[in-house]
Amino acid sequence: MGELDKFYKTISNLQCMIPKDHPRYESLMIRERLIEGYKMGVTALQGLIAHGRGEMFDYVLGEKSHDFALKAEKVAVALMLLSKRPVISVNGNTAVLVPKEISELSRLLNAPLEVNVFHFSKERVDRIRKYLEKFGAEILANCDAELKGLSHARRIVDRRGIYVADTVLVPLEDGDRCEILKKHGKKVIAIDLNPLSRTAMKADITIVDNIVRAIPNMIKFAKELRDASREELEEIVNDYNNKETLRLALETIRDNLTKIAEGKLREII
Ligand code: PTJ
Repeated sequence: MGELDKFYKTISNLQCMIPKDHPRYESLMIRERLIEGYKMGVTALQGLIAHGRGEMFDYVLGEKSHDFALKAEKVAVALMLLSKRPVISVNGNTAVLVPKEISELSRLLNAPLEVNVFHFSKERVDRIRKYLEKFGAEILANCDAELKGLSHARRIVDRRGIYVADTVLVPLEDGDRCEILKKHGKKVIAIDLNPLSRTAMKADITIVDNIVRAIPNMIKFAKELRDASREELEEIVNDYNNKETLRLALETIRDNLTKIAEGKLREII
């Protein structure tokens, strides 16, 4: 091995060692998890790019769960508890970012996890299923039904899951499936840090929050609400306006950018 090759090898080993006192430690560790997910064949390479877009929105949102996000998370839980057949859709990013948490939420809400990916191969779906099975939730991954009206691979669903679901939680969704799910008469709950995405605009409930915070928050609300009456749950859901959530998210970004421009960055992050 030449001197230069040795140097590169040392550098690439060092890159894996993120010191705990690094100011962006949490954020960098999340990236490492996605990279590990990619190496395991769970996360798509494109998932790393999608995460970068999410990070950018998280940054300008101040990397915290705002009141509008907490409200949407609570309403989402109430709606899932009211639903007859709620399902949680899981893709490659979700599987590695919150495997334990999404499995706990699935059990609390009695909503199975369904592996549903944009970058499809049956082998990949099976890998994600196997990976999630370790965390103890019911996983649907039969890929034995089709959502009419959609040409890409997210149309391939499980007959027992999204196909017959009345409410679907779709974290980190790509645009057009949300529309089709709605055309099929389903309620859609999106988790998307980008309030401008088509999914965010079309969903019934949009959680503008990082999935790594959103799911733990939803677990807390599920524990709080699981013994609530139908009337209480309906009141929570009926009081909700998704346009208002998106407006508040955009205003928060605007105000944060104004503060950043005025040199008050440390007040935000
Ligand atoms: O695993 P697959 O094959 O289903 O592929 C998954 C990706 C994410 C690659 C695919 O669905 C995709 O291309 O998605 P998009 O169209 O890039 O949309 C992903 C959305 O999720 C973007 O609007 C991001 O801002 C948002 N996002 C990314 N990371 C997070 C996030 N939202 C919440 N929490 C995050 N950590």
